[in-house]
Amino acid sequence: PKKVVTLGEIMLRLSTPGFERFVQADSLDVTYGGGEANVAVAICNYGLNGTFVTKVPDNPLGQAAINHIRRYGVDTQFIARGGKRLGIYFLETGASMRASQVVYDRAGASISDVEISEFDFDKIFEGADWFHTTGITPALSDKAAALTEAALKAAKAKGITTSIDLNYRKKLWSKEKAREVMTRLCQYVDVCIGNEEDAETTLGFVSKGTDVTKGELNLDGYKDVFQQMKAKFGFKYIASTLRESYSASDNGWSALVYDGSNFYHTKQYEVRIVDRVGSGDSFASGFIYGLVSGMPMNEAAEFGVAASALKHTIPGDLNHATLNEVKDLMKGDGSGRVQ
Ligand code: KDG
Repeated sequence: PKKVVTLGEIMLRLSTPGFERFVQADSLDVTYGGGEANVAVAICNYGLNGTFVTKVPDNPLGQAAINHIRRYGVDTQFIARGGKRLGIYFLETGASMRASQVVYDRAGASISDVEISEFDFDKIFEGADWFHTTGITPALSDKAAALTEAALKAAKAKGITTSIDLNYRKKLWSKEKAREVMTRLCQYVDVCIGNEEDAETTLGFVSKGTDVTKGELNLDGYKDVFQQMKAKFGFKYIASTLRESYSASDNGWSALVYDGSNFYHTKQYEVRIVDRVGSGDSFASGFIYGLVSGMPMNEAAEFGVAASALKHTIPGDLNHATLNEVKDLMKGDGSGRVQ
């Protein structure tokens, strides 16, 4: 099978049960997540080799995180151990007019205190077809940013396709720092994934007449930004998920992709949200799965958006949708009605 390597942080995720608020919860549900770990798991679910690279503390919490993704078949052999701690994030899931809330407790996590020499990229990329990371990893620390750059360079030197999900996280770094670092990293990237807000914040591309805070679809604005991104970085493909936010419980969900000549807007799904954390990662993993398996861009985008529509219905960060479920959903009209 094709081999997809991802690099990033895996965190312990502690979420309030059901829709409870932080202040009322007497217990928290345990799972694990992190943008790039989420992608590695989904890749394995579709039958490919997903290899996840990170650093976790040499203690039972680090081991538990490794065990968790191993059970879905992720190759964890290159994970470094050491450093102080596993990062944690707390989640309170919103509903209707109440938005979700995330609280990070991840400063000083092992992956932020990492040396490039802890990884042997020759071995990691042996037989690899694809390397994926996100804008979260370089936001963790200067050392993590240096590691991300080294990994992208090593992948490119070996002729491996590289992708990045811009994933701007305002709680982790400033716009200015993000722009400086992401502009540097994007030189090594073939496939750039994000949303318009990401492109604006992390790369400084401003689209005409769009208010990204309104969550309204503005395809012309996106197209304009994609063309600017293509001109500056020469990406092979640019993709963005598009969210029409009706409430914290309901979204219209689709994607726009571009190969430098053609734009393609996928089918729009009407999703009733159970847990939208990781939906961007599900799109990224579905799009990567499609492209690495030889699907044309438009079909890969439809696969990605169907996969991520299904993710919205599944609690936790990870997408446990199967290949057949995604393919079946792709045949429907996007309404989510049982056919
Ligand atoms: O994309 C999903 C991520 O936001 C989630 O897994 C947590 O990695 C995370 C982050 O840094 O926000």
